[in-house]
Amino acid sequence: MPDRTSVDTRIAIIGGGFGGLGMAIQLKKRGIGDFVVLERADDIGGTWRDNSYPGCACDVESHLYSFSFALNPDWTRSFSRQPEIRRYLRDCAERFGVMPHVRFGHDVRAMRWEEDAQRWRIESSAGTLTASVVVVATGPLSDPVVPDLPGAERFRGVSFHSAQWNHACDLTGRRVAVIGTGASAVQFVPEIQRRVAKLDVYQRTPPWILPRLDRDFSEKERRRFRRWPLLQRLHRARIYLQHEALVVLFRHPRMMQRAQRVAFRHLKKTIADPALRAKLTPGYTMGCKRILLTNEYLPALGQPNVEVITTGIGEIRERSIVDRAGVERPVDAIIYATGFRPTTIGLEARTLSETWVGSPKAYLGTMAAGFPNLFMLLGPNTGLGHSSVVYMIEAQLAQVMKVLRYMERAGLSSIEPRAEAQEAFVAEVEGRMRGTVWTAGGCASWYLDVTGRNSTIWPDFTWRFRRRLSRLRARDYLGRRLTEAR
Ligand code: N01
Repeated sequence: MPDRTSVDTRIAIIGGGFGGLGMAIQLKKRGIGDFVVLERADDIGGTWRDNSYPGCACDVESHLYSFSFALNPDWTRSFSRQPEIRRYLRDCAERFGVMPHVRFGHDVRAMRWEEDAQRWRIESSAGTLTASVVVVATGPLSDPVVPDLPGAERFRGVSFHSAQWNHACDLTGRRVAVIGTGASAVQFVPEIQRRVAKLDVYQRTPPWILPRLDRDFSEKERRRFRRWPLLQRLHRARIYLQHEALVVLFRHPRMMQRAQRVAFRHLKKTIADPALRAKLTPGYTMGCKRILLTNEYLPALGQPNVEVITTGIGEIRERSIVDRAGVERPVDAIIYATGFRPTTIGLEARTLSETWVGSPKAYLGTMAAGFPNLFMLLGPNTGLGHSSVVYMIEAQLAQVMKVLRYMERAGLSSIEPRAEAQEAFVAEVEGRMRGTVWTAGGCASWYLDVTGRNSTIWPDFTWRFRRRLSRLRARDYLGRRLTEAR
């Protein structure tokens, strides 16, 4: 008979960002205290701890990009900056009593499901532990990617990734190259442009850019939100509905032309030079890649100390970059704004990545057939191009809590989705994806996996996802009792 008393903890949550902390708070609220949060770093905050580049901010309004069960009336502006979001997460963790459960310096390297004992064995940098249930909340974008560019190892200047900003390096008066023009670059380029002597921006694909309607909240407004929480709820609901309305455009690419016209006007207004404007004009449908919101990026590119290079990188030398047209430009520092590699944790015997063969699939984006008692927050097809992923996380938390309660009620030692239920869900998502801008937008993006499938985005209204996950369909799950598990 397996000895389940040897389980170190009932639930192990991996990652202390929005997902992991949200999970921990839900457990605390339901009176479950037998859990740990394994965090590889020495602080909580996830992406909002790691990304500290100048100008780092959320591109979704904070009143929506926050927990519905922990509204913050004190956001100082509509699109808060990283330090404020990081503080918010810490406040939440402290307020709900999560901090004593966090184990810092635990970098999870591998996990193995022990069928006999019906538990996970987790190998981390700080030792081994066992848990009945694992919640993977490592975030889809936590491992920075630096491309393998010819000669990069010979470079003698300073180089770093935007998610590992080197704050000790003073860029004032230096010649700086930025590689990549995605969501991170558009935020820090305007911040450093004013300080550096020369800024070379290496652009592979021009992003679609819309103006950001950002503003400060006055003390009076914040006081009102504090005094009448309903006002804040209404404000949040308004933002939510505005974002949801955009789904129609993503689902009908021809309708995107209206938004594209707004972007063209913004480009025309901010960039006077027609040659530069041509370089910055995207050749694919808006929304196919993440739409970027910024008022400062385009004006910064028009400054005399900035050059936008679209000829590609040929090689990196000791003190310079040579583009594919053979032009050599001296640089003192290279900043890689080249994005992230989707993370998968090694599961011994059969890894999730082996099962997925480059194309992740999961039931409700939350559990994978063949992997018992394993939940994933922001798993396959839960990403968004139009709204707040915190909303998606909360929908997933509701399903996880329902599954945990169901296990308890039915006396199950393990549970996993049935393969056919998973296939049906994946087929449903693919059906919803067909004809949307995410598949018919004519661009390459990190939304697409190696097989060309969009395994990243939820291609519909978010309330549909939430409604789907608010109910538990017991018939979709395969549960086992301890006695059956040998
Ligand atoms: O990364 P990205 P990011 N040579 O993948 C280019 C989230 N986020 O760190 O488009 C040359 O967007 C690449 O070019 P291309 C958000 O979900 C959220 O900026 O592939 N260039 C692209 O321009 C976002 O999507 C917030 O042709 C190369 C850039 O590098 C995600 O994080 C804020 C290259 C990568 O752009 C990642 O954003 C910031 C190469 N070999 C970020 N390889 C919020 O506010 C890549 N590129 C919520």
